[in-house]
Amino acid sequence: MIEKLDDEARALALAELPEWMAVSEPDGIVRKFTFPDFVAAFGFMTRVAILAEKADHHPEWSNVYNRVVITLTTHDAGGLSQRDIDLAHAIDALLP
Ligand code: H2B
Repeated sequence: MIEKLDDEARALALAELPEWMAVSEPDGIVRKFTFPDFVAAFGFMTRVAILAEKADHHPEWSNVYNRVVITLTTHDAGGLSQRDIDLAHAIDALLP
């Protein structure tokens, strides 16, 4: 069973993810992305979807034209877990 990160682990992990912001509802992390157009945004979402499916860990997200907002939280843990941190790093690695 995956567990929520404790305060120390959370602080250390967030320090390595400067583009992500901690949020409380749900307890997780959020990053906003902007792309040149819808095709670029949707292409990014497709690549994130492949990562998420491989990891069996799925984002809460929205897309409006060229903007994508991703929230990572672990439903099975009721909050932020190492799975969210790992997926955030994998998502960041997709960007140029
Ligand atoms: N994604 C997220 N974000 N949190 C989860 O707890 C979760 C998931 N659980 N994707 C997975 C799927 C679980 O429901 C399946 C059965 O492994």
